[in-house]
Amino acid sequence: MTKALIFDVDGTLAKTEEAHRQAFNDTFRAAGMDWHWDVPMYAVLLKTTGGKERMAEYQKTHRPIGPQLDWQQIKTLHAQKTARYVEILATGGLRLREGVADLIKRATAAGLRLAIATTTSRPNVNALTACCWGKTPEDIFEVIATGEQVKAKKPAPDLFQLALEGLNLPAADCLAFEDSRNGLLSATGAGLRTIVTPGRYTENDDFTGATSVIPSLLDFRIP
Ligand code: XBP
Ligand code: MG
Repeated sequence: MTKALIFDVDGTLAKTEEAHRQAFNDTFRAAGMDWHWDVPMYAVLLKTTGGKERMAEYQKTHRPIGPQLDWQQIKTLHAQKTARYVEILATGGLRLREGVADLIKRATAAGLRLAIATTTSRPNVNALTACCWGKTPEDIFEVIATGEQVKAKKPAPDLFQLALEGLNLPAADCLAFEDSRNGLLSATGAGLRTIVTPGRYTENDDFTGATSVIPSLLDFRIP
């Protein structure tokens, strides 16, 4: 029987990637850089999880000539990007994906435990729950595993393993929710059954290994 649900954040709880993309582009512009990520470019770049890692990958693949940012500069820029993302979400425009609020309500009522396993950082999770629920993450989720807590981000299993450790439950007792191939690989790598709800940026991903792939969590029945 399922005792806990473990949710990815970006793309799964809410379609956040356009807000992330805007935050990256605003940050590059404010820093006087000529970097700009359009939708097709961002679709490619999303294959690299983690904003700092994504910036390093973009520089390596698309800007190999000219002055190069070192890791410290990438970290500084990424901190600015996080601040900008938090600012964007504070304007209140983001909504939870269809079915998410209701599933979480039903799971809580049924006594299931709730966790998060996300590549993004804690300030962004705080911003999302404030924007979408008017609550802190701890008001909703018992365990919160975020990118800065692990050495290896998704597709490595570390984030879901950390969530399982926090719950102190075996993978067999839990169910994961993801929207991307990298997330699916991370969750299944930790031994979890995984429900995938793809989004605009991930609809063509390979979801082999998923327990099921469904358009949304609307009316999802917890097994
Ligand atoms: C999310 C990510 C993150 C976000 C941006 O992946 O890969 O990098 O795109 O957030 P997942 P940061 O949904 O699989 O967790 O800039 O904070 O990394
Ligand atoms: Mg995701």
